[in-house]
Amino acid sequence: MKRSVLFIVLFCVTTCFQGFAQQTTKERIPLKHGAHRIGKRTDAEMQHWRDYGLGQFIHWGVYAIPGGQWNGKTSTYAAEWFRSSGLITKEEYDNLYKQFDPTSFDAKQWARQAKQMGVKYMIFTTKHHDGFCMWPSKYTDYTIADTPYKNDIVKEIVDAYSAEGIDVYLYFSIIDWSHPGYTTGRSITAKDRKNWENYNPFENEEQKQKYEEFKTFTRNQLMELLTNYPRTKGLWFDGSWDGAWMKEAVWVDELGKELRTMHPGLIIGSRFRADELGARHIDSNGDLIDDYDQRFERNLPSTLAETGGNDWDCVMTIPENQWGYHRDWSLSYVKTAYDLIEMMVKANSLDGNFVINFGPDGKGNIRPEETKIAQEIGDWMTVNKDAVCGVHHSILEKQEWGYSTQKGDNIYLSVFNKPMNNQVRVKVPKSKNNDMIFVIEKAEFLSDKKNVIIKDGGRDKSGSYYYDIAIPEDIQKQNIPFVILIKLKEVNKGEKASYQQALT
Ligand code: JFZ
Repeated sequence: MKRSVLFIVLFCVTTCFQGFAQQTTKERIPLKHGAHRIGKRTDAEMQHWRDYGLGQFIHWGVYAIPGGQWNGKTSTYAAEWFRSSGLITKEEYDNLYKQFDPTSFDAKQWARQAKQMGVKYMIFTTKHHDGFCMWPSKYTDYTIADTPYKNDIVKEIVDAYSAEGIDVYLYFSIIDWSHPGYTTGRSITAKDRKNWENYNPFENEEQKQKYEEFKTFTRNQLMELLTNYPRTKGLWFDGSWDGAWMKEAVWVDELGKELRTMHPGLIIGSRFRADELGARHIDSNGDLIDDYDQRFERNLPSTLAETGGNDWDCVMTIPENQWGYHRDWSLSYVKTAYDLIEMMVKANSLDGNFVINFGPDGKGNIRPEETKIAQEIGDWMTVNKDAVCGVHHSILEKQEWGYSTQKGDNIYLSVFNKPMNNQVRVKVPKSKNNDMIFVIEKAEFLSDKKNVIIKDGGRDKSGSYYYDIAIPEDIQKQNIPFVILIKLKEVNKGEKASYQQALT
């Protein structure tokens, strides 16, 4: 009898709750070509991607020849957009490839430098918006094979980086100013977005027909890249914001499936396609399209909530808004190695990878400023890479001194704001059990394994506990960001005092 009453009560509660849940959850729009998965991929390839921590981006193409300057004039435009800068005629730009002869290019040297820097993956521009192909594509005459250099640069890159154990991803621009069938499509108005089904990107029938050729060409090139470079791990798409491409949701989705079938494990970023309602990158239900969120310099997240629980990486320039080689770096603030290291660890602490861009010159040299940064980051990574690679966000909350990451039981505190009193005050999480408390069981500085003094740092009004870790003198003097590895242990509150004594 009692049992059945309980049953009825439980039944009522659950049905009420379900009704409530249904009322409060926003109704999902049925989409055929939105995200095909909610949440993260769980396969080994993607886990491997997640563990990279640091990547390198390389923007290299014929735009490296002018390097942002022409006839004595300097463009403030992004150097890789030089064709649109107004300083060069289209005809002049489209003939630059005849001079492309990077005699100093040494892929092995680039790969060695990247390895020394601590890079685990790299993204290479196979074709930027100008349409120039860094591989000998058989579908156009505007390629590396038609330059004095002739050699297949994509192959040289894939081989050299793979040999160093660095995974290669291919950047591919959907925008292609060199193809006669390419069109941006009629610009999209707010009205078009509401009435997407009727949005017509084309001005006339001929343009529509020609765009079909462009689609075939794009598909052919992508198949060609995956066929020629089977070691490629993934594709990084750019320039997919054109109305004509966005309107092709069904076709592009099919193409993505085809690419995945021919290349199992392939990783595709979120900037490849739109859904059938014209939502690009994040679909109309708010779900991330494809495998990871491709973030940019200007939208590095600040909280875990902002990442939406998605896998993500963030590509970052060294000067402001310059990806390709620009001769003049005095036009904007140039980030230092430590600016970049801090952004990297911030990204890692929020479950993201950080990708630093390099723009080699027209002869194939990596500029000295970039080499210096690569060396400084490499020196830091040699000591501290455990805080960057194979980690995720930690159980500690964000604290003033910097960022924390975690791998298993190891918690890495990366300190960027060194306290004036040379004590790092660490707030430990609260135990779920009221009688228990977290203590720092072990602490070591990655650059100096001795001499760790931990003191009780007291308790705040909310009942959180603190510990002070003294910064050894040699590390104080180095005056660069440093990492402390700690291990926490849950002990009975009574045990805390004796525990802390034992440590000091
Ligand atoms: C694009 C390109 O136009 C640019 O030349 C470079 O290759 C870069 C990596 O990608 O530029 C963008 C595109 C999107 C954003 C920023 C730069 N964004 O969404 O912040």
